[in-house]
Amino acid sequence: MEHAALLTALGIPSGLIAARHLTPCAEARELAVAETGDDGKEHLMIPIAAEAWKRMKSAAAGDGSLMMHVQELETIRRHRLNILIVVMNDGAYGSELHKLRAEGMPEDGSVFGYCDFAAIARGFGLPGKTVKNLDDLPKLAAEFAANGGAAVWDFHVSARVLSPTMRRAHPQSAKERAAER
Ligand SMILES: Cc1ncc(C[n+]2csc(CCOP(=O)(O)OP(=O)(O)O)c2C)c(N)n1
Ligand SMILES: [Mg+2]
Repeated sequence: MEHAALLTALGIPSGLIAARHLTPCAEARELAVAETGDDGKEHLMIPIAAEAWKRMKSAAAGDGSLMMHVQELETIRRHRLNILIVVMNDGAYGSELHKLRAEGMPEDGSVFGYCDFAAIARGFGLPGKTVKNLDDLPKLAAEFAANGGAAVWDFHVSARVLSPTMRRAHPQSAKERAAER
């Protein structure tokens, strides 16, 4: 079916596609499992995207996890490994913070603030970048793909947003539970 006719048939206003910055593409002919959720639900993508999703997940790190293994930046540089480290930096041990917050307990032990991972990487002799504008990503990715080597890219994210797994584990905060009593 033609694109505009398909949108009409599905009841999707054509302006919505542009407003959400979506690019129309051909319907997939083949799908692969990219990830199986905690609920057993399989998330399907076209095979190349499923592979990229799995690779992307294995290379992403939390800021706390990187700090626990930060000395490996030296190993990565010395062995000239080809690794891009993408830090999802919420300035905290988020896994602990969200549990403490949900139980209404003091959070300060789990929050350490936003470390300057770009400077830390440079201290180990690797290129480091604090990515502040997502529009820079295509250029950065193209440069990295062309040059290879290793780099640390630091993305600041909010510690107020929970991952789906954490949301499922703590559907209601202690404060909300108390308010209901
Ligand atoms: C060596 C070690 N110490 C402690 C833990 C417990 N632990 C599990 S997740 C986590 C927090 C990780 O924080 P971060 O990497 O910043 O990820 P976030 O949850 O904030 O996305 C900690 C401390 C662990 N897994 N390994
Ligand atoms: Mg964190």
